[in-house]
Amino acid sequence: MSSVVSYAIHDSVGVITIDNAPVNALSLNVRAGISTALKTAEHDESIAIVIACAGRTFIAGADITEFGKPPQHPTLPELLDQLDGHPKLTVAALHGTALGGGFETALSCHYRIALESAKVGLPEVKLGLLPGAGGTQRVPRLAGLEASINMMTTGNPVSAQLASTWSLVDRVVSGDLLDEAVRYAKTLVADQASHKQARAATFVLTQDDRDLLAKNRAQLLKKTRGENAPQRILSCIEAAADLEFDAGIIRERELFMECMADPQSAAMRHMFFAERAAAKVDGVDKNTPLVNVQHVGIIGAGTMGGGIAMCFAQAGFTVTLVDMSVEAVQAGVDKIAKNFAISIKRGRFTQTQVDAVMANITPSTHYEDLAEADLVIEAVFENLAIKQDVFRSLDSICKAGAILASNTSYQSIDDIASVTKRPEWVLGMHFFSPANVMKLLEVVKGAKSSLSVIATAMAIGKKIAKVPVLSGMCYGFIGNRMLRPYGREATLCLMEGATPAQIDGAMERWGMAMGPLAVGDLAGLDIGYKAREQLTDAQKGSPANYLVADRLVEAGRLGQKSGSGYYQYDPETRSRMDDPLVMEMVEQACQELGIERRPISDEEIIDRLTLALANEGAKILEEGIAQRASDIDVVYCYGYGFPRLKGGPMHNLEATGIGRGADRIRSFHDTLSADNWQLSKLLGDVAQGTSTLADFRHD
Ligand code: 3H9
Repeated sequence: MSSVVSYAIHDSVGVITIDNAPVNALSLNVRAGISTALKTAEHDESIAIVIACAGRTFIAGADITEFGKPPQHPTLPELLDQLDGHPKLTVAALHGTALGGGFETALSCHYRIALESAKVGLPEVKLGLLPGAGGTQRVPRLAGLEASINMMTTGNPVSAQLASTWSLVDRVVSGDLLDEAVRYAKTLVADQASHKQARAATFVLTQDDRDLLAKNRAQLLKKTRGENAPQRILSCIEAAADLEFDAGIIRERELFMECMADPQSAAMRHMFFAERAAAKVDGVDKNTPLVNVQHVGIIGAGTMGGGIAMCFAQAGFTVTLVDMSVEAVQAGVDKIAKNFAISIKRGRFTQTQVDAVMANITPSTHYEDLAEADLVIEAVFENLAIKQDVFRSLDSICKAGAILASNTSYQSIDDIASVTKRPEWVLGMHFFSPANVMKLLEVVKGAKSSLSVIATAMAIGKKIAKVPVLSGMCYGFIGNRMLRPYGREATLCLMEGATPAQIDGAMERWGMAMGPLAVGDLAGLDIGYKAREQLTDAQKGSPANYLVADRLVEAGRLGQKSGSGYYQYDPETRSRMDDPLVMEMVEQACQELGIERRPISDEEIIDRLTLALANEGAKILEEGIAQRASDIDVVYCYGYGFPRLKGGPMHNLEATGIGRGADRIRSFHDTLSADNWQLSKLLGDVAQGTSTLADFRHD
């Protein structure tokens, strides 16, 4: 047959088994193997066919690594035509997650049986695609309009049980799936059940249905910030009602090919692999010993520490939350309880679930209670001396073999580790605010952090549902280091002629979740102010970079929390409003610094901000701070609101042309500032075609 597909007759039923680890993706050899098995089954003594999978899951989709390459036969649509028209009765046996092309394969069978733990879904939209192997035509015919919109535009899988209420699964079972599937196939044949083809079912749209579709179109356009795939999916659903099945399939193919050619999909597919690559650390393999972490200590019950405690408690870890006073730690616990109460209100958790999670958290005012903790994360005030004091205490109290982590955003992990006698057990675990919501976790390795400690922190990140990315040591690590030139350019655009609303508006229309000045207001302008206080004048650079920000803070305008910053905020709705006072401050500062204001285009703003990010990202790569360019993309999409549709700052640079980007940086160097716009050597090389960003690895 083929090395990944086998065929055998079990109790008079022909069983096709796919065994293509890890997720049984429909690679060419799988498609060819299934096709051959189907041909064999046409003429042998089998009375029916079951398609099943070995390993942890039914087929999880088309093989995404084959996308963008020339099609090879049989293509998935060709294979599913063969399956759909097979003369013998076919049953798909589902376990794990039957996704995308995998679920479309199941939908092309006459019947579907699923383990009760199985899930089915059409997640193509998350890759900027649509189900392109008949899914958009079969699901509406079987499940109707609302289920189709739900499944295909969210991409979220649903339980076998729910799928059965939508007529997408015929039987839900427990026990041995293969035995059940063979028995089911035999019963169907004995009962002379029809060869139920989804293509034969009818799907009609009433005027109300069409109105619902139109409403969804408008809502999705807004909610997804301009994603094309959901719009094309809705067009396919309409086609399922308006066209015969075969014509609907042709329409689906046209729109699928449009998605494949769309840069949005290239960016989203890049992100799929980038996230998975980020979890891999050079030098770590399955033999690297991991520390067994069950008890986690968190120092600092403020917003950050509390959010981190929530993540661990939710994942089932035992958490000890420590702060200086009973009042402080109680305030932290109360805040956590309040956050969970909101989740209950929104239906994300039940009271019983929250009670169980809260029971995992023990408040304390004594470091001694951390003596047996396996991992301690410090989340105290952002000041080196204070953090070093905490680590001295931890070093004397915590057991040997405990990992000591700092949630610092800027301080040197090496300076922190140096006050302990166990620097190899020290590293950074940098969470993003609000820590219970934001997915990014920067794991920061110090010069002496051991591989085992790093590997454990990365694995724990996954356990608490974060996306961990490894960063080497530099000021601000990957994310905040890049934020400096990005913020600098935003401020300089403001000084040179733009308004806050123009800068934020341009970046938001381009796709950022929030513009840079609005983010400053949200985070609190005092944070940057305090960080600057610890810098020398040389480190701070030109006063044009920070004079207005300093004056805003000195005038008590700390951002949203004080009701004003770069904007005025409506106390009720928190919506931002332009404030002429800010422009007066800007103009005053420009006069003092001799800056002549000029009209600045949105295009210039976007180029300056995105290229400042990418140029710094390239320097970070060159220095070996990030392992790979795609790690930087993961940091920005998960931690800084960079649009997934653009695939992160490094992918965006490659997609829009590195040559163009390098030329633009050179022109900024010549016309704006030679200091601020030093082209990274790596970008210069890549622009000349001597290497690629995606392949670059530091020695
Ligand atoms: C599609 O089907 C289009 C059709 O409609 C039309 C076609 C004409 N292909 O996520 P994990 C790899 S579009 C290739 O860490 P988990 C993944 O890169 C597809 N490789 O495991 C990783 O590799 P590595 C629609 C794939 O247990 C390894 O498998 N389907 C694919 O956390 C393990 O993955 C989807 O979008 C693939 N399709 O989660 C489903 N899938 O070890 C995408 C995974 O080298 N997949 N790999 O890093 C998933 O959502 C998750 O992988 C899954 C397992 C839930 C299945």
